[in-house]
Amino acid sequence: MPRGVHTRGMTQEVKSILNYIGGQFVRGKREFPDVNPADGTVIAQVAEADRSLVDDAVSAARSALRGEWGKLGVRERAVRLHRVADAVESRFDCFVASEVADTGKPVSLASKLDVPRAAANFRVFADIIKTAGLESFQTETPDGKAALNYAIRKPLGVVGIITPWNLPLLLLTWKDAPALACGNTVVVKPSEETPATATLLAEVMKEAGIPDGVYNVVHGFGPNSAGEFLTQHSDVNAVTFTGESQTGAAIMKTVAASVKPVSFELGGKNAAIVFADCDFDEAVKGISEAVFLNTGQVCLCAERVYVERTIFDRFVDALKRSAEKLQIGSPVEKSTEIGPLISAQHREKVLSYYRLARAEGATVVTGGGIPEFGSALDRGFYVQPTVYTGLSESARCVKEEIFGPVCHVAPFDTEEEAVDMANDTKYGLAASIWTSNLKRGHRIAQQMNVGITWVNCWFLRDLRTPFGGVGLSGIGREGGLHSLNFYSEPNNICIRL
Ligand code: NAD
Ligand code: 6OH
Repeated sequence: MPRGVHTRGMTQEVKSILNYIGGQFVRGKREFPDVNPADGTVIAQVAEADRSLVDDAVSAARSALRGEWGKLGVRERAVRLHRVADAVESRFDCFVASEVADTGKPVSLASKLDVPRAAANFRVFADIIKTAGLESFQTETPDGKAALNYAIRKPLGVVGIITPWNLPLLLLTWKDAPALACGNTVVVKPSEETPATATLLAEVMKEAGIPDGVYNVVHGFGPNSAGEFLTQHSDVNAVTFTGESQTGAAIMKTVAASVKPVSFELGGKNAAIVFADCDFDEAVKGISEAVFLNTGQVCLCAERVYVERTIFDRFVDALKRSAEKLQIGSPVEKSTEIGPLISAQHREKVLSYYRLARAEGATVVTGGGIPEFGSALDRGFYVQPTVYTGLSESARCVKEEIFGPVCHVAPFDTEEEAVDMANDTKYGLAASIWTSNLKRGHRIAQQMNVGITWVNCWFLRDLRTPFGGVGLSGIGREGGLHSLNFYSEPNNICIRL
């Protein structure tokens, strides 16, 4: 049996990454390179799915709904999803190595966040689906008798899943796990920048006894490639997407023709508000993580930090020292905290904002350029962790998502001013508030125009909670029952008694 990701040796030298359709690993007519962002080397050739392979994947997914998978009860589906989690855990090092090679993220991060969360995503939704109920109503009828209404959950059918490159396996499984828990079949289109773990997961699905055709992977790009072919497909019942807001808008146009339900987790320009009464060291540590984790490539990252004026200078100085202490280097080194950005193109985008910040009149507190290593890493897509001050609230660098290791810090005098500045954005994904006055924490959290607010923490996740954004940050909520509600259709049954 051909394996989807051909690997050799301890260094995880990946050779070719294949599509996975109807239980078979499939090549395409064309290939594209998969590049290691740490040194610019090509680590794999990826099989691109053309329209006919996307058709094959969708019809494999449709057939699988009518096969063994469609007949399985909830309990047995949950057992299989736990087996998927077990299999991810048993190949932990392989997933970590693939994710690190594809994304350039530090091995410490992939081991702590991405791969454990993939397993947790399967376990959580396997458990939730077993206990999730739906409403029932005893209804009085006009003739004085009664009827019983109750709803059951049915799968949507074939779900198209399109994911980005920043947390590839975490975000894919965040959608795949609840979709499968609800009894759907899926066709996944991972980012062209990070194809490896989606195909590795296919090997795991096979081992875990997920029937052929239930989980399919097509590789390729967005417009006029696998992404668009999938969203256009008339036999795909719903599309769930994580990525840029503009891409969400393009997908929305495409799916409008066939009125497909969508769930969108999109970009952010998230604010952090730091009050003078915060635990100073904890706030500096927390904001440093919120700005620089994954080289700033997390949709939840704080790119706007508002600090009460009385501690502003001290805070900026402490954040500068924290940024300068971060270990930048090879993602495979255990001590590395900051890896490269995902691609040369994305680095150019981030550097264009570094130039723009200067042109807009920013003070560069630290960073603003490219680090030098004197090694092969100089061919990687690194930028320096960067902190700016001094921009006006209308500056483009304060308004637009940069998606790099960078923030702007601005002072505020009153609570109202801080709330107004934090909310003055077209995005609305997440916010964090740092204060030891919990009354104030609650008060401000309730005024934030976002989907997720953290108080004295950041990116602390309970997978049962609603996750998503307002405005340009998305449509709908996933997490816990919210995911089940998207990935299933309630069918209400009314019985006259
Ligand atoms: P992207 O929008 O460029 O690409 C995401 C995916 O969409 C890729 O698989 C891509 O091939 C595909 N795609 C692109 N155009 C398409 C089209 N026309 N039709 C169908 N598919 C298409 O995003 P990215 O650059 O990979 O990721 C970074 C962005 O994702 C940032 O804006 C970030 O904020 C956002 N993001 C949001 C969340 C969230 O939960 N809100 C999570 C992670 C990332
Ligand atoms: C965006 O980059 C991070 C998204 C995180 C989640 O979707 C999650 O479930 O933690």
